[in-house]
Amino acid sequence: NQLEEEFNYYDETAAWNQVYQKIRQDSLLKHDFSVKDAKRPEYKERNRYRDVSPYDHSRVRLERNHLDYINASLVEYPEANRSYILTQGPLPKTSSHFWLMVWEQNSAAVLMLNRVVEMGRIKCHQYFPMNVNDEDDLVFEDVGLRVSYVSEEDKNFFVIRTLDIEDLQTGQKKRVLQFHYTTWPDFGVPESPEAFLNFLFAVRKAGVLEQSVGPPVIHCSAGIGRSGTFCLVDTCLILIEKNQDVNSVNVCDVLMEMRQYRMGLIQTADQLRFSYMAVIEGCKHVLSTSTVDSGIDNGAICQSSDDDVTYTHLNQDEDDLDADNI
Ligand code: PTR
Ligand code: PTR
Ligand code: PTR
Repeated sequence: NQLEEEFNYYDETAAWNQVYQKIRQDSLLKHDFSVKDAKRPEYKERNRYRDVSPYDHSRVRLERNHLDYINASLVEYPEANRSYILTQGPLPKTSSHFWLMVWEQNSAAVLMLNRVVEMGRIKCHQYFPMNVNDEDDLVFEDVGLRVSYVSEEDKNFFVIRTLDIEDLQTGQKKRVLQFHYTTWPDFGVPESPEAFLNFLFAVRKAGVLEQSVGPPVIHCSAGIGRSGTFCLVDTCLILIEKNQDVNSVNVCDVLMEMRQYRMGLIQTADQLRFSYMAVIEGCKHVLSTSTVDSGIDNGAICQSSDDDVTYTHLNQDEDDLDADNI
């Protein structure tokens, strides 16, 4: 098929970097959207990275907070019936905003694609509870929400946590699932397309990407590289399944379309190459069966179990880290 031919051609001609740089240049020319709100002085400390901002036109607004800014973008792909909220890894001061957004947007899931500490640096605040004891609940007074831990399931290279959010004013509760991919380095790729697809299909199976619930909230550290890879592969596979035709999708065109909503989606040529591999591999599942989630969740797809990533526990004050993170 054309997708595999294109993939092999880029491999043989060592063209991935050129293809990726072309996408970045085209984005610079075509996606010259304003980021005025992100740059307002009162919102400065709500951004993790100075060079990653949500466009004004697609940013998600907080409703309950009178300062409505969060570094998050709504990425929509109507043809695939998909919408995703992509956001940065919460900071200590924005974790309450993060949960407020999950609550207000009626999201059924949070997809976390990074670890809290990577390469000895804090890439994201510990914004979720990890223990069932009441004293481990997180209470966010400024937005009137409590987040508590219910349970978790360890899937080897990812973890599914069940969390409850409670509105402290009304006592109303909403349950959310957090899918935490624990082995995907920043500016890197997952260990294999199969491992990644196992994760994707587990997320799909839970129904949390459907339009009947709010958009899933997807984050990594900046909310562009790994998060972009996830959305690109998911949407391409939906389109291929819908058309029952691999050749109906141009991966780079889909990426350009998505980049209108958030800058920098996919951060390396290798992440782009990986996306092609995952789409090509995923086709075998979405084209050979009538439902997308059959066949793949039965352990037939293997993944490496040797997690060679070491967790570094630091005692660093995360508030001081912004400047080094740029
Ligand atoms: N590095 C921090 C951050 O990314 O938020 C701090 C910082 C923020 C530094 C903004 C500089 C910033 O922008 P300006 O160029 O306007 O000072
Ligand atoms: N200025 C940061 C940097 O280049 O390190 C921004 C950044 C950080 C961009 C992480 C992307 C990053 O990866 P991801 O979006 O996958 O967390
Ligand atoms: N740290 C990132 C980088 O330097 O690549 C920050 C960044 C984010 C740069 C987006 C550029 C971005 O847009 P694009 O990938 O379209 O060039």
